[in-house]
Amino acid sequence: MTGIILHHYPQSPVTEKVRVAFGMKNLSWASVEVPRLPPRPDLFPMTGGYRRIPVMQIGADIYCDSQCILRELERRFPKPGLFPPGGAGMPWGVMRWMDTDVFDLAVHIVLGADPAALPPNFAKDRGRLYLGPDFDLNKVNAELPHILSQLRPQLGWIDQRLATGRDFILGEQAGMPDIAVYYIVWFLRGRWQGGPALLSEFPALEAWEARVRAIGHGTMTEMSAGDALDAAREAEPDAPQPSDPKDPQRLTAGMGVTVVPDSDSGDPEVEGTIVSAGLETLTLAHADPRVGTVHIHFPRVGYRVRPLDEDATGSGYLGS
Ligand SMILES: N[C@@H](CCC(=O)N[C@@H](CS)C(=O)NCC(=O)O)C(=O)O
Repeated sequence: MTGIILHHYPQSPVTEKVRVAFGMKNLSWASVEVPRLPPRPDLFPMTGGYRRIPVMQIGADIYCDSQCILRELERRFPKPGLFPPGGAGMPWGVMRWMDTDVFDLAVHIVLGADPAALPPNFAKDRGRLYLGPDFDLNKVNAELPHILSQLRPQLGWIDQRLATGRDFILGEQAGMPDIAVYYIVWFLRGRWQGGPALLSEFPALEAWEARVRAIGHGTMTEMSAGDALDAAREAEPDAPQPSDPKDPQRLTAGMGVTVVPDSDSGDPEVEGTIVSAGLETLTLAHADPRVGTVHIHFPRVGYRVRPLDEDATGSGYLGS
């Protein structure tokens, strides 16, 4: 019994990263399906209002963002590892490349290919989230030839890597870079009419895609949102990881802060009290009547943390 609960919806491409990681590690997990559009009244008591999907819950510990989720899966379930021998570190860089430039291009294509076909509420929500406050899907549509000129060579780099005869990106064993790239391919193939034709330009990539798909998603059972809330309320959060004494923002336990994705996406800020501020992960305590106190974990990379008391921070590195 792993105690893993995943809050997600089937069409979510970023969640596909986590589902494939469950497959690689052969894990059992409980699936709570959330509405595709907010509000998510059964999830927000646990996440403090963080709205993105996926969210992983283990008891009263809530892991926001696929980066944070994958790191925690590797920590709790280290075998088989997502970093085959000699493969440490750099795969996070591949993930970052995919999650920023490449995902951005893929989202422009999926949203911009046929704006009139998107349900208006969905277009309004995701347009603001991914394309900014002044988004115009018809302009994105007109830009598609340029956008494809940016995406094709980058897919080509992966194809060239795989054409060297390896089964997976690092070699014979699947790992983190495969997860990082696969969800983009899954998204393009499943959500854009032109996806299959584009991908057919890259035979080594397509052969690899079939190998990753065959890994599967581990063993899933369904769970209700109410049972997940009960599981949070009945559990105590895990002992926190140590804080980083060299934290550049001088974040320390007990400080009140807000956290938000570091982009112009209109995401709501999450407020809480720092439990630990590590190099890679920030953990906040958050209380809600439906769940009691939970610990919410965020990655540091890609997120902006603001102390509620602006005078409480500074940078030791900058000598202030
Ligand atoms: N950096 C986040 C990005 C998550 C993200 O943007 N997920 C999409 C779904 S694939 C999302 O939350 N879309 C808006 C929504 O579902 O409310 C992560 O890696 O988890």
